[in-house]
Amino acid sequence: MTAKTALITGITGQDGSYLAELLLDKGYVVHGIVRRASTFNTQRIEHLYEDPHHPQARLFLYYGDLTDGTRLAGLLEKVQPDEVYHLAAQSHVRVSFDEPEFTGNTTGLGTTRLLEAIRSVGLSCRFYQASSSEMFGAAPPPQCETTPFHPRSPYGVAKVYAYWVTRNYREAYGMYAVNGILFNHESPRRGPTFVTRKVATAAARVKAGLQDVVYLGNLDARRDWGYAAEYVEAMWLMLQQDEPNDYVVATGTSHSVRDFVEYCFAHVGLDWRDHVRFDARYLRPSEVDDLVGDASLAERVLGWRPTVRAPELARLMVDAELDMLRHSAGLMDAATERMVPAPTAR
Ligand code: NAP
Ligand code: G4F
Repeated sequence: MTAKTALITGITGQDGSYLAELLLDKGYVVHGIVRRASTFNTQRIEHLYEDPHHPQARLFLYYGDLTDGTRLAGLLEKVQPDEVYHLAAQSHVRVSFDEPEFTGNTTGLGTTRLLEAIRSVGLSCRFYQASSSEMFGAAPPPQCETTPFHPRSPYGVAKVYAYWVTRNYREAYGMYAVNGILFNHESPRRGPTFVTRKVATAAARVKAGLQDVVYLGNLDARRDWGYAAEYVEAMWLMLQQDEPNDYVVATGTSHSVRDFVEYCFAHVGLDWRDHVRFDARYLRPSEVDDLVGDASLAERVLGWRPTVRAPELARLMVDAELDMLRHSAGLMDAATERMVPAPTAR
């Protein structure tokens, strides 16, 4: 049997890196779209990289951008994927208030560009849209597939647009196109400005004596935090069903930002109150207060169940930060030992 081919947008992001690992493990040939930057942005997939000249290579990377529909169509034509996982987006909620137009163009319209590129090339591939619990916004918890959307940020609004255009291509053109409505999911590969990673990093650095305080915004917001490495499995399962459908993916438990801060600092034996300060710049003009997902449909149909909850997630993220600090300290020591003593001044 020939291996399946997948195309991942956003392969350099948190989820893209875990999904690429999962698909390579399953024997897929994986093609990823990387946006051009003046510095390397492929750190999260460096361990997966293979020389594309190698006859057994199964991971291939291409430059491309969500704002360039012609390029997306050209890549689809070349790659001829069986499955497209559309993960790329301007994914930061606070930033979306500063850059609402850019967020609409990438996070919203980017999905239309990709769907239209698939249609114009005439592919019959399956399509996954990275939808978000941020679409529920002000809707009271628990939220499930039938909960009405009430987004509270330009990011949430853009994701609602992308959700509906995905459903529209399913209804209008019979495409196998699905929305995975994922609640917050985190990992040591989380972007450093999202709250869980920011706090895990701070707890480890305070413990190591490298900083004393961290500035945060709203500690009262509640989130349903799961582990990203488990959530990418649900994405894959959604594209393996007989019929396309949309699914909520969540743990069903909620914790406040304050709780998460406490879990992280307690893990290194510190009282968070001694190290957390408030800074209004991290507040949002309109906030999402409480997200708790009901993922019973995913459990029933896909057989998907999460195992990691927020307290364990906090511990594993802080441990990863401590490991990174030890690793860099080890490298520094090794470099110092190798240094040739400077010649004595005459
Ligand atoms: P992430 O770490 O921010 O990754 C986003 C990816 O999109 C990165 O690879 C980024 O490239 C790429 N990208 C951004 N703008 C682009 C553009 N104009 N053209 C091409 N690529 C672009 O996000 P994530 O946490 O992995 O999330 C993956 C997807 O799921 C996103 O769509 C996000 O909105 C959605 N989602 C995330 C969560 C969550 O809790 N993590 C929950 C629900 C939905 P660079 O690496 O160069 O920045
Ligand atoms: O970590 P956050 O920035 O994640 P947020 O806004 O929930 O968005 C994430 O999850 C969504 C799914 O619901 C994704 F669609 C989206 O792409 C992204 O991955 O903030 C979480 C909470 C917020 O209530 C925020 O106000 O933490 C609060 N917070 C408090 N202090 C902070 C900070 N958030 C950040 N980023 N930085 C702070 O200093």
